[in-house]
Amino acid sequence: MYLEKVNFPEDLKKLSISQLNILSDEIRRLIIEVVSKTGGHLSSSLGVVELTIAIHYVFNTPFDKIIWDVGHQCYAHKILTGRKDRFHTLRQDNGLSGFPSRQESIYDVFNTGHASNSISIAVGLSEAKKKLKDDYKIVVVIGDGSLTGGMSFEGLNHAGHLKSDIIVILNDNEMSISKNIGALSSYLNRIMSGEFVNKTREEIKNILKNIPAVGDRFYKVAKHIEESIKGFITPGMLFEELGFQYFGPVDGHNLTYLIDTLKNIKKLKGPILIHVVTKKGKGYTFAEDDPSRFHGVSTFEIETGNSIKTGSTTYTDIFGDTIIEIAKNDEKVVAITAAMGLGTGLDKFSKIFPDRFYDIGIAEEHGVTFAAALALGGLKPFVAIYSTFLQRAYDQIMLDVCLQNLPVVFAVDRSGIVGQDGPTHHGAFDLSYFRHMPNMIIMSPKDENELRHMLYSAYMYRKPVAVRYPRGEILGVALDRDLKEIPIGKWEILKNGKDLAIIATGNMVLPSLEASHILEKEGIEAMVINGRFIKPIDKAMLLDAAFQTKKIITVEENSVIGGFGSGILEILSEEGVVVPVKSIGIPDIFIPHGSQHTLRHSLCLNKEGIARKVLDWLRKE
Ligand SMILES: Cc1ncc(C[n+]2csc(CCOP(=O)(O)OP(=O)(O)O)c2C)c(N)n1
Repeated sequence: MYLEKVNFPEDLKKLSISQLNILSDEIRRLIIEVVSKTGGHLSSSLGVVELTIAIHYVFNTPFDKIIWDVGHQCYAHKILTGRKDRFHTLRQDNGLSGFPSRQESIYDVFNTGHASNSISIAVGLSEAKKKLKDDYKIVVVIGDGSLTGGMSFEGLNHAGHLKSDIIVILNDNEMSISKNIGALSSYLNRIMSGEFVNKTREEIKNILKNIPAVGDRFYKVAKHIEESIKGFITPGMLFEELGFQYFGPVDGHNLTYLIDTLKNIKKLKGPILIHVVTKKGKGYTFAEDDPSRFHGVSTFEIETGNSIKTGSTTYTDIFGDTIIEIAKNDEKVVAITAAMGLGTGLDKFSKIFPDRFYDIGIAEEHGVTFAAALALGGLKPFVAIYSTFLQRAYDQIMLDVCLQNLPVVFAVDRSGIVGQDGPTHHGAFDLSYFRHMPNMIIMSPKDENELRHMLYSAYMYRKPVAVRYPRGEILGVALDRDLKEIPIGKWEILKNGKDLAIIATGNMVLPSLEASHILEKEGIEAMVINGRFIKPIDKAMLLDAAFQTKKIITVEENSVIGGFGSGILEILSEEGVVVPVKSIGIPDIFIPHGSQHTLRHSLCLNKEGIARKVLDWLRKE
């Protein structure tokens, strides 16, 4: 057992290559064992065990800086940097974060979680290092999926210009969460099939040689053909053109090669790209065979690979089924995902309508503008992107969709508290970033039946529309047979009451209704309103409620700043209606990781919490 003796990177340096190989197996076993109990990003982390060992073996961390793109592959890094004994707390309440965290360790250089920013981080650090005459090395590990994000190219472009002293390790496993897509991915494939490429080059040269030369013009054409095929057949050409020295492809599971390559490269200066080839899920057969399923897993049984939690129906499933229902009757309906076909529930759609499904890679900004133009050309796009990742495309939603008033439907999954993935993944801000966009209609359903009608309504409105819904299980209410259009901006009274009005939106409607029953026991009669439109607000119903009850409570699973409650305050103030208003929602902090249950409990976003907050407020009032 070498892992027993290894706590920090310097412990690695005492081991031989064969001992490091045994250590890799031990680390893999620990990762599998822990993730089987905690859930987490298994296949990405298993794929980079040797690479992580090699980096920590060759570089002098934490003096030298490693930046993990997305950061979901950092489990071996955590184990090797003083966190082995706490590794079993991964993603648990108050336990280790599933992503790099500066608050957690000095070995974690940057809190990552959203893809494709690692090269920009490295370029900035290298500039600071130069200006301040520091002497550390900067190493980036970025997957081929994350390289498809536009920011990666912005970083590469700038690094080439500044001649930044950075080492970018491209971890190429041919996978994003699902199979990686796009022209770049095909390019990397061509590099990897080097033998085929060399043979092709030779064959083309022979053909060119054997064609009789008929003057200067032909020579120029032949030369042009040779030049244009060069881009395909010189490994790393693309990166070299951007100013990087390219090395590779290197076998990412061979510690001898990895360590030798990194040792040699460490002596060089300037922008360097090492192309490392790994297998996603390496070392655990079930993950190797189905890396997508094991990309982000919940608890599972190690011997069989079976999930322990039986799959219950989620809001994501309801979205996936409803868009198919709508698309069956209208061939203009198309769907867009940014590398999240499985996660957004569009996988079924992609099989039924392969020609109407677009996986645009980790490229949310492109995806939104692409959708705007699809709508401009007469199609009816649904863009399914998680709330947190859609933050990337704020400007595109504002100018390319809303300014042009184009009918794009945003299916905003994972809004609110998402749980174990923590602050980079909570969907805490979408209501705030959508609300001030002119032309935008925003809805959030109280249950799955309403979600179906909202998706249909959004499709019918022919306007920019966002439908936000939470991560997790549905409530289990009956589903209406036919989809119906909800009148724009119409709220719904769920319960009458004279003492105060609780206006809740989305997944906070049911807990608010339940909270009203708790309040009843205290002799308080609360009116409960389903504030299903966040924009436009049902002004008539709001003013009526304010007039009748003289006290308003708003409840939402979004930042209270700029959210649903803020919208209500704006209307009341504009109308000159002065009643006390209390907004319950996500406070002005980054919410840590933890189970949805614990986090909601601590934020008072459950029935008991809402009732308690109301009572406290009434007492003060
Ligand atoms: C901006 C953004 N969009 C989407 C995601 C969701 N996501 C997490 S990992 C991942 C795939 C990453 O693929 P790659 O970089 O190749 O790493 P691998 O898991 O294959 O090692 C995606 C799409 C994200 N983290 N950030």
